[in-house]
Amino acid sequence: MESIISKAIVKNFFEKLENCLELDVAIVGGGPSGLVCSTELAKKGYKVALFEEDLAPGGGMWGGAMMFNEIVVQKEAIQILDEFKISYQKFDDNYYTADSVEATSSLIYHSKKAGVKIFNCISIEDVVFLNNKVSGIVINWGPVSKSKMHIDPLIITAKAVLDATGHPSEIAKITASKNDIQLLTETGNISGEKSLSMEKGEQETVKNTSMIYPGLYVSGMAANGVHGGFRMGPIFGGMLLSGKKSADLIHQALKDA
Ligand code: 48F
Repeated sequence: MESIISKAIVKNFFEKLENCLELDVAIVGGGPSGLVCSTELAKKGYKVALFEEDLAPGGGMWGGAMMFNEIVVQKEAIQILDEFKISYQKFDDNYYTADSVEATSSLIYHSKKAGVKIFNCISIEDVVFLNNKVSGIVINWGPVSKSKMHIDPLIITAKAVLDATGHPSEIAKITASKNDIQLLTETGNISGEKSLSMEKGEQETVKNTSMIYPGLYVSGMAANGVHGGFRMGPIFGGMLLSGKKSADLIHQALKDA
């Protein structure tokens, strides 16, 4: 029994990983925007994998605000809660609340059920840069990256890569700093996130969701970090709508390619 259990895990894991070495779309970061984007694209039939460096995907959604485990979603994004079968309560004419644990786990569950391959404990430490295009990701174990052990990574190719790493905009920063390129942003570079301004932050998250270099897209707080948008705190409609928009942009690009 001891060896059968190990064989089953090793065999299935490596089959899953081998199947994902050439992707249509690689999603970096399992917060709300990455989870929504991955689900939409998998539903359209793309081969999508999502990589999360922590043990559990979900990013900043589990903890609500200051660990008060409720989130707020504005009415414009309620249809996304319906789509992911997340229950919610009306607070007033514009705002609804949901349990952050139910909301986060439902996003993860429906992403997996839509066909997304989810890899937790894997960190993206670089991109593949071929013919002046972002063409994949460079992966390592999350704990290896965090402890800065000097161990070479593995590589996964992808037609599109989404930076959904939240506040650090990690993939955009690595791509810009290592390749001496001008990003498709206002400054040609990374502007950095601004302080909190809720309404503007929410609108900008969706507006800033964009392709910032051939093959590389940004969503959620990573989009605001790259384009110099405001942070907004514990309101999540913008993140969900940004996930949708990034899926639409990637779908358009892959369909036309
Ligand atoms: O930060 P995060 O939840 O991303 P988001 O979709 O949503 C932001 C909100 O949660 C919140 C907010 C709304 O009011 O402001 O902050 O923009 O999730 C980002 C995920 O990416 C993972 C990280 O652990 C988190 O779960 N991540 C970050 N860097 C890497 C990564 C990396 N290099 N490789 C893999 N995962």
